[in-house]
Amino acid sequence: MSESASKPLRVAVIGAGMSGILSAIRLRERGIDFEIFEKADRIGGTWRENTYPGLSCDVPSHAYTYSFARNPGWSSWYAPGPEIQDYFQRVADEHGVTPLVRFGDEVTSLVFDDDAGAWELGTAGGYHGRFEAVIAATGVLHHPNVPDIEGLDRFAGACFHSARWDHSVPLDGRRVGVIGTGSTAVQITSALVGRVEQFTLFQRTAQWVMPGDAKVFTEEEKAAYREDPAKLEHFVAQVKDSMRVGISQAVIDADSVQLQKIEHLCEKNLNTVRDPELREKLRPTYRAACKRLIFSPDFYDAIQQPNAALVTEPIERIEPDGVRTRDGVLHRLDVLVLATGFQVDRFVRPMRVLGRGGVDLNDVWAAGPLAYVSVTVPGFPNFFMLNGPNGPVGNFSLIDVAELQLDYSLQLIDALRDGRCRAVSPSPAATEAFEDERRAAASHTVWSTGCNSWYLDANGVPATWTFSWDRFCQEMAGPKWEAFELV
Ligand code: N01
Repeated sequence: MSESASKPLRVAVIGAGMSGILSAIRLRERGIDFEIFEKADRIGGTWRENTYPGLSCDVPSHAYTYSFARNPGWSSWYAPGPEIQDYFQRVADEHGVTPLVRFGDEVTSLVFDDDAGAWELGTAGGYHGRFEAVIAATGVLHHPNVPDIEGLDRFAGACFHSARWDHSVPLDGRRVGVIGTGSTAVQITSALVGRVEQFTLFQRTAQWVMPGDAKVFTEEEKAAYREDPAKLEHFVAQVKDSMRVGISQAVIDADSVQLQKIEHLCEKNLNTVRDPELREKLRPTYRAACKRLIFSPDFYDAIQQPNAALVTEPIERIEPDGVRTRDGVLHRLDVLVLATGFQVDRFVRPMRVLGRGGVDLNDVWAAGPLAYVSVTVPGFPNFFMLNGPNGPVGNFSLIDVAELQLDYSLQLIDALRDGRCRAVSPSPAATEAFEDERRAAASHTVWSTGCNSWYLDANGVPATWTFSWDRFCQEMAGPKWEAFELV
């Protein structure tokens, strides 16, 4: 959008995944000049990076759509990854976003110029630009966590992280092992057991699994939604309401009836496992939803197949021929998949971000990432994060989260635009008060009931939105201006 570079306000959007596409569309609607940067060669974020077999969204598809681009054509309750990638590509194309993206150039530095009230942005490709505001749409589960297991580099077969799937590696008729039992591993298990000769799942911690809905939408249903947008909107509202009612309260209140219902459903699902020994191996020793809930209609079925094995003995080391467990057994493998999750505290990093007075975001976040109501950081004016630190989790649609956070950010950007200020950032006092309240509320959540999960920060405190979904909506309805410093 360089033709309007002379406009007083220019915004840099970093990332062209779900929230970057959203930002571009909304900024355009408002007539705000922007540039959108994407380090990869196509849009999609999570859905571009993850291509593993069985990939699907763990939020119902109809809840995982933009409010302005409902999709009557979703094939199933939990749509497969490629269909979701196509959806984002289609929305980006239809809204004219794709040609605006600066692909293949990674933003590496952001330095705030106090005098100018603007960010100096630099990329790996040598681009330099000045922007009055920055929207970091850089994603959350982005940087693979590669486990530090002895001998990993000596494995003779193919070995890759789930988010770096090597599609040149044949799987059919081979011995495949997967380390991890999160959502990703569960989806891979369901997809691969029927294809490979031998499937081995290495479980460090058992997971509670909700019986996911396997519903496939019929052509008649899709046509009905296509022809009657109000009917589709009503259905979407129903799906979201059930998630709000069923999950919102459960995760933030460990004593809630809703959590008991979830526990009951998970227990009932586990009881479908016929072999008592396998069932006990699959039984977690912590409360359901303490780790992020997994939804799967067919995981238990898959892991009970004759060619599937669940290994609960700890991994001793990786050897060229396979995985050696502590009991001395060598589990011979041709392919080893690391479904070992992500480094969840990175957010905009490794980008170098220097705020007011040259303060490094790495230093401000030394004890863990924090942000006022998840969106803004004291000392880093005009810098807005979508799906940033301590944001809502709990199986909500990250699209809904991003839409609300963006509307909130745009209200702050309006203050820059209409000349009320040239720098806006939250006050340290407001941020501290919010963080104290958030941490206090954490003790009532299910995430604090005694399990290890990616929801917890380095000190074991949930790095999540520990309030209700309604509170999140209220906070995002409009900035509390008294919490901000306008310069
Ligand atoms: O990662 P995880 P994930 N030795 O962190 C194990 C989202 N998601 O990729 O529990 C042995 O949940 C670790 O064991 P433990 C969804 O939000 C979304 O599965 O720490 N094991 C755990 O079992 C999800 O929550 C979709 O003891 C090791 C596993 O690896 C999030 O992504 C689809 C180990 C990591 O589980 C992350 O899910 C799928 C080691 N050294 C996932 N290190 C969509 O909707 C780790 N583990 C796109």
